[in-house]
Amino acid sequence: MEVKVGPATLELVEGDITRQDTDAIVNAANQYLRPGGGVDGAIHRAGGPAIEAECRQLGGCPTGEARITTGGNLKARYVIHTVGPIYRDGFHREAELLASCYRESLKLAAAKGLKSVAFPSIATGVYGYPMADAAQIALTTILDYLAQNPEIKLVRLVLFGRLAFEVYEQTLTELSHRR
Ligand code: AR6
Repeated sequence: MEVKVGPATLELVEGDITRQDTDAIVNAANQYLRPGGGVDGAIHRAGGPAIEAECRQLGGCPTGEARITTGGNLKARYVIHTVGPIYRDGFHREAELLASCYRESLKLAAAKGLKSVAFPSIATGVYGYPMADAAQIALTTILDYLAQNPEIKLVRLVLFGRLAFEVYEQTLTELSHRR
């Protein structure tokens, strides 16, 4: 599924983030920027040790912020590492911090002159963010960003498994009807 936002495209696909050929892929990292499980483990395995070595130089990343490294052996030239909130009950700034992850990642990509970025569904694995709520935040934040900033031409959300894809697809359908 895809929607146009001015000159830009927002695309939803079911797949594996490590295989994307966008200028950058986004990693669902931890505050220490140390290789973990989930998307993070898959990116470090596929990208090789250069990414971890660069991460070590960065000295961590606070929740809601983003940092950038090269892409090592990946097709993508860069990896943007962002740290989602660990979901507790929804009353600990989780929504604000999750929105910030998407916004800060896009800002960093634009500052580097990148034109295409692929995201996984940040925080919805180990960090426990409910998928439907996360989809709403991810999609509204990306749509708002693209509407206000013309530099990035393609944002692709890469959903892992049919269920995640369907939740995002339904949310984007509802949001498109409202716009
Ligand atoms: N491609 C796309 N999406 C994926 C892939 C993949 N290859 N693998 C898993 N997902 P998670 P988080 C989905 O746990 O919740 C790490 O240990 C997955 O189904 O990767 O932000 C870090 O070091 C889920 O919907 O990230 C942190 O400590 C989504 O990606 C912590 O996990 C995010 O799941 C971060 O947790």
